[in-house]
Amino acid sequence: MAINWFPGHMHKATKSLRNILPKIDVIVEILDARIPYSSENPVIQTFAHDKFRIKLLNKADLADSDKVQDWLNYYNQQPKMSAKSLSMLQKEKVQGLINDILEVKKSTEKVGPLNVLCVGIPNVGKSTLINHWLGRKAVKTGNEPAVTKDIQKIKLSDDIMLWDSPGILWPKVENPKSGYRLAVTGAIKDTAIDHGDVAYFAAEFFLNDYFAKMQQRFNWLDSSLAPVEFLEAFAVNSGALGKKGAVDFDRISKLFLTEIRSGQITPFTMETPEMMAKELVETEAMLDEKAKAKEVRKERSKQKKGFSKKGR
Ligand SMILES: Nc1nc2c(ncn2[C@@H]2O[C@H](COP(=O)(O)OP(=O)(O)OP(=O)(O)O)[C@@H](O)[C@H]2O)c(=O)[nH]1
Ligand SMILES: [Mg+2]
Repeated sequence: MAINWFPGHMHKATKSLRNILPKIDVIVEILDARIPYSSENPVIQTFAHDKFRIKLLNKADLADSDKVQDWLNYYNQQPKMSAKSLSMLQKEKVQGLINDILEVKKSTEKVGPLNVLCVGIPNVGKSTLINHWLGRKAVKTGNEPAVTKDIQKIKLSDDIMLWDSPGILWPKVENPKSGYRLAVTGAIKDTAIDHGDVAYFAAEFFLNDYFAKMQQRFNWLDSSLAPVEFLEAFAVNSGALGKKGAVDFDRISKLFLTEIRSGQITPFTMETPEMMAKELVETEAMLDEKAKAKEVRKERSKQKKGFSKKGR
């Protein structure tokens, strides 16, 4: 599913991030541990590469710990980068991160507070992290995307200045699978997605990769069900049928996504570093194809115009 959800405040925030970047010493990039690849903003990668980066794979309480470990091994091999998994339920670990940041400060010999920018996609937990560090509700949080709308600077101590930022996506999520995964985990506003498509993608994924977990939640589930049959059976078993007993796919799709987002089928992680490598190549090839097709269309339209001029 191609996602084109890039509201004005995200555009503005992306521009502002570029402007404040010279002041920033450390970038704390918060990823969703359920979708580390799809929650990594490619625009941020382009402007963050010369800064020290701490990648936090948040919502680890909802994620598959084996797969998360693969991701940590992958990230920790990158230069100027340290990666950790995290859950806001692990209060001590969250506070311990401050020591990691202070270590960076020692290595930079920076005078005055270190400017630490928290970035990430919508709804990933940036503001929650900042509130945990401050020990008070200094910035607004909420279980929906686009709660924070502006960049905000908050002093944590004489050594650290924190910058909260709105969740930002990028103008176009090219990999359709990433679009689906972002939608499944709740990073995209509900009005910008087709619930039926997203629920189908999710059902296919969970039936293939986490069948036992699905069976724990839905004790009527049997392994012969295809994604659509599962959604139909879910409608019947949860009593969510429409008029005259017909399946209302939009309604049942929304219900299934709520099950996933509210943590009823956990833990899960939808991606691995190997999948990312494969999908990056596929996406590149798809974009090449699109570019070629566009060139052909342009050429045809030129020729058409040439013919009609001659015909006059
Ligand atoms: N289960 C779980 N939920 C979390 C965790 N961290 C944050 N959340 C929840 O995720 C939701 C989003 O948190 P926020 O801190 O508002 O996210 P944000 O990244 O600031 O979101 P935007 O400002 O909209 O971009 C809230 O309901 C949090 O309680 C976590 O580690 N585990
Ligand atoms: Mg926020």
